[in-house]
Amino acid sequence: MNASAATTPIDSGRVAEHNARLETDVRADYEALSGMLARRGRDIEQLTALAQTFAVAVPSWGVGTGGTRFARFPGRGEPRNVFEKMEDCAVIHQLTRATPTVSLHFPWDRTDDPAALREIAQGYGLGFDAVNSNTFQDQPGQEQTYKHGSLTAQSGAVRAQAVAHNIECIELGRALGSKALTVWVGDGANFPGQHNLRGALERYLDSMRDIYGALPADWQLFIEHKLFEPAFYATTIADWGTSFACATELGPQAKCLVDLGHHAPNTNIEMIVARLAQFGKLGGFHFNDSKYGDDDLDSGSINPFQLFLVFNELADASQRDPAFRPAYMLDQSHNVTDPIESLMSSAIEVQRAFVQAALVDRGALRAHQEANDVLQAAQTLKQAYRTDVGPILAMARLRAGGAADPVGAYRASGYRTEVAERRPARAGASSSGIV
Ligand SMILES: [Mn+2]
Repeated sequence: MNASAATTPIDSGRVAEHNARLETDVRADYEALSGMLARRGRDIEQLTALAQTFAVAVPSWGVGTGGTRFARFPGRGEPRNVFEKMEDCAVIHQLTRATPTVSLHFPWDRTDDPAALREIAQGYGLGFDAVNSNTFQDQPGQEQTYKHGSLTAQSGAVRAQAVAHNIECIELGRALGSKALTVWVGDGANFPGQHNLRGALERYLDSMRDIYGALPADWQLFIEHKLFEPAFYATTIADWGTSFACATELGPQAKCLVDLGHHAPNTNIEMIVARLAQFGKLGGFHFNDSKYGDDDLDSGSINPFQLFLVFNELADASQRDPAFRPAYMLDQSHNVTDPIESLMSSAIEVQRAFVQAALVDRGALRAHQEANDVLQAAQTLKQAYRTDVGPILAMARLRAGGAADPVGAYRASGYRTEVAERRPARAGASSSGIV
């Protein structure tokens, strides 16, 4: 949907004013970059058109302040329910034109009226990406506790409850127009001996077979692995090997989801991406960044080169199979920034890596690899990575009706102050988590 046809939470006249102030500079930078790329035999228009195809889903839980295990410091005007979350997500898409879908998390976003939610989303020009289940915490009134696991629990009643919740997520997702369920479980052991390691995975697979069996034919099931936390000794789905084995065991609709923060430090994540793509099991991503562990920092804020190398593998996979379409989602925790600003910046960082990867001269790279010219092969990647594609991204936004500078336009709009007035904080009303 075109920005002008959708309900825009920020007055489109204000965005146009903001763009008018910056447009001359954007065009000058774009022309300069166009000349530079032309000398490399690249057409900037083709890259801008490609940039406009980029889309990453925003997590509903990301528009509230996240927090750490120690504290949460709520911000002003935080959304108090799923409808207010949709409004903030609409701001992000209005200004970046790169986030046309929202990934919901149940039961945090549960609604008795999915049709109304779907209609409101459509009004904003938004759709729904994968839905996420939650069996890593107990909800008020829940019969069985997940303290000792969910899909892997020893208790059949607990496992049945966790399976039923996932099937309910599928039903809600169907009503909303989603096409995938992402399953992450915190199940695992904190002490050696706590679990029979093989037995826990057998129970996980049994539970997942029941969930898989409830999938509509055009749905995918994403298995998200995570190295550790909350299980600090042995997490049941800890790594891509386990995820791959389970996805293979379950069937063709099951795929692996790679959250960039869910690996040991220094893990070669781009190689995992290449492996999963090679064997047809790469379902999607949760983008974020980290320095030490599952830090859930903003995408591209710590290691943008790694993000580029991930997209370099994705570009290679797309070239081999044009139908290759993994799901892109952001999954971050915003503790010290305005979540809308972080999500806009992060969507742009991921889009930047996508365009930089498209800039790689694949013919030259292959020739250097075949000639064992290691230095030039590395330099070929670096040349693409060092190219400032910012003008391409800004032009893509302008052409799609977004903002030349989304954070600048957002701050100038006064949106945060406005929602702070009409969304007074309510104790316990905000639900945002980290997964
Ligand atoms: Mn995640």
